[in-house]
Amino acid sequence: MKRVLSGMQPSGQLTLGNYIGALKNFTALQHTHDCYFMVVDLHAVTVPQEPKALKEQTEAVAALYIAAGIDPAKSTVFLQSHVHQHAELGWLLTTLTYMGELERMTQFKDKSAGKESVGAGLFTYPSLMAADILLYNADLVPVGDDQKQHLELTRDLAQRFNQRFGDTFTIPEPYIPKLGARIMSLDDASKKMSKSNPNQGSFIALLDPPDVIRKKISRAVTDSGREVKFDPQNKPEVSNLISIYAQCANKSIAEVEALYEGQGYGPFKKDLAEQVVALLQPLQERYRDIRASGELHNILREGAQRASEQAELMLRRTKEKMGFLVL
Ligand code: AQP
Repeated sequence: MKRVLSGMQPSGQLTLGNYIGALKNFTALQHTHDCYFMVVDLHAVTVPQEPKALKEQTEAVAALYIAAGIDPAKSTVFLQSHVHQHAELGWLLTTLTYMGELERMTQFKDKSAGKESVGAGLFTYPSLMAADILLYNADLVPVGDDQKQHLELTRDLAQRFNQRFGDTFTIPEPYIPKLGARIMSLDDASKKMSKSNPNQGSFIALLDPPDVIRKKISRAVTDSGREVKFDPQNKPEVSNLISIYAQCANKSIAEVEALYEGQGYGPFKKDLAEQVVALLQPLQERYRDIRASGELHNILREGAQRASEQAELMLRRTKEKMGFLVL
């Protein structure tokens, strides 16, 4: 059985972009693959996090995994910081990563733009992400479009290591959805929807109450026309909303366009809001049940134990290959 690994940062509330671009695929893959899904809390601290909020968001992301349909009996669900081997392999891979490679990462450029001081962790984070994946010899990594470049670097590092020290790591493949791999911001369709965007109106959080969802969608920026037509070049905002509709309602883009032909943005946005509410309401109910059950910590403890066993095997093998004295 092929192995899948992916993760999300508890750097805010998970958004509809995170769901459509990645989480939705996580749940589908667990029926056919050996899956590892983690909450990448060590990545989240590459930008400042308020300690209380970090803990709450970490639990929320883990509970949302399960609410979205990840079954901890089938998949290994854990926190990155509970498996110390990630940090250790991350360091080893940092020593194999070139500065020029990290400087080219667009996410680093975006997140550091205009900041007076930027933590070194934000710069070296792609090496830690490579460690996350290579520790488990993952074959497939389900991610949204924005992570494609980091995954390329992971592949390069695995190949570099294998060439220098002998065959060790599986070269992972990205698994990027054809539709919805890049959901854009509701207030600016030139930027992707991001959970850490300080403007709450720019994203739909998976835990937003129905009325908040309706308000955010009614206020979503659209062009001055009225035609519900998918044309990302000339109508990026409406095209983004059509993508969201298609993903939430399990329809094709053409079906959505046909449904709203000649109707204008008003009825389209109203129905879109109801589609999103209908998708998220059952997920939110399951989320509340999981939080109330008190089971979450046990699930994470068990997941960390399973993940650690696998991670330790790989870390020892890596260290031996590099010439460390492993006793
Ligand atoms: N807008 C998006 N559309 C589709 N997929 C997306 N992903 C993120 N944004 C979109 C995918 O969600 C997964 C989780 O990513 P992450 O938590 O590691 O961080 P990220 O990619 O940086 O996502 P955010 O929401 O933008 O977080 P912040 O604001 O903290 O940087 C990944 O698979 C990602 O591709």
